[in-house]
Parts: sequence; C-alpha cells; structure tokens
Amino acid sequence: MLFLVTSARAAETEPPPLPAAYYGTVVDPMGLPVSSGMVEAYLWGRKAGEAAVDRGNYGGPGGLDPKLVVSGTAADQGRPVVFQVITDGRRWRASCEPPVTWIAGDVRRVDLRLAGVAPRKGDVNNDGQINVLDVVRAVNIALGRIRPTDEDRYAADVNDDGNVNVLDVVRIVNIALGRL
Ligand SMILES: [Ca+2]
Ligand SMILES: [Ca+2]
Repeated sequence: MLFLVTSARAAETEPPPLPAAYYGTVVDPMGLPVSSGMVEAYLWGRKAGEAAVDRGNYGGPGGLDPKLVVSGTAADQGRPVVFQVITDGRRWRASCEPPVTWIAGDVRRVDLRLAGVAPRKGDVNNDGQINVLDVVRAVNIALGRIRPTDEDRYAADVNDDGNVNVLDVVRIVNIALGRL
C-alpha cells in the first residue's frame, strides 16, 4: 500500500511514459481484408492514436514501418485499448483476440476484425438516438452511479477529453435538443 502511494506520487513528476505501438491486419466481418480506412485507438474514452489502413494492414513490424502509436499517461497503464475502424464513411467497432491493455513502451501485433457499427458520440445507451435517456445515463456515469463499459465511456465522453463530466452532459443535452 505504501509502495502504491509512493509510486503514484512519483508519477506526477516523471516525464510522460513511452507510447505503445501496434500494427496488424484489418478484416471485415466476413474475414476479407479492409482495403482502406483509418484505425483509431481509444483509452478511457479519449482518442489516443490513429493509423491508416492500406490493403488489409495498418502499420508494419519493421523498424522503419509506421505504427499505430498510442500515447497514454501513468494512469492509463493496464487500461483496455478500444479500437475502431472508419472505412467507406462508416465507423465500426473492431475486436481483437486477446483484448489489448495499454502498457507503456509495448510494441505488438494486433489483428483487428470489424464487429458491428460503433456507437455515435452522445448515444450513451447505443440505441441509435440521442435523447433524454442518454442524458440520464451520462449523468449517472459522471456521478459514478453506474460503472460504464469502455464503449459507454467512449460514447459519453462527447468532448473527447478523457473524462465524463458536466461538460459532456451539457453537450449531449444540446445534441438531443438539436442545438448542435
Ligand atoms: Ca441513445
Ligand atoms: Ca469529456
């Protein structure tokens, strides 16, 4: 316990940790390569990196190959990395086996498979509409009354700053009222 407290304090003054870097294949739900698009990685609801898809691959294993570089903080250590793929104007959730947790300096192959349409930002209950139900769910997440899934957190963090709070709730209200 004492060790944990000490290391948490040390983290505040240390330089930011090394990013993680991923590369691999991207296939559609049928297992066919995705020809082009973007892979995005999210940490705790916050977009933490992106890489282009080229003929079924993003990045590569070689030292000079580009990678999907995912930057995090000491607090992100061990948190799940959520992948999404944008292709043909659609945003998909992407699954990988086994799931990836963020570790500073980690370089690994992560093969992705498109697995259904990703929730829109603001659609916190993922029913295709943004309305009062999403406002209520976002309020409950912000107040810590419900434990959000990674996807809830992604959808509720509308301003993409890594926190779900009153700023996101106000934005969801405005989207629901058609003001945004
Ligand atoms: Ca909804
Ligand atoms: Ca936010």
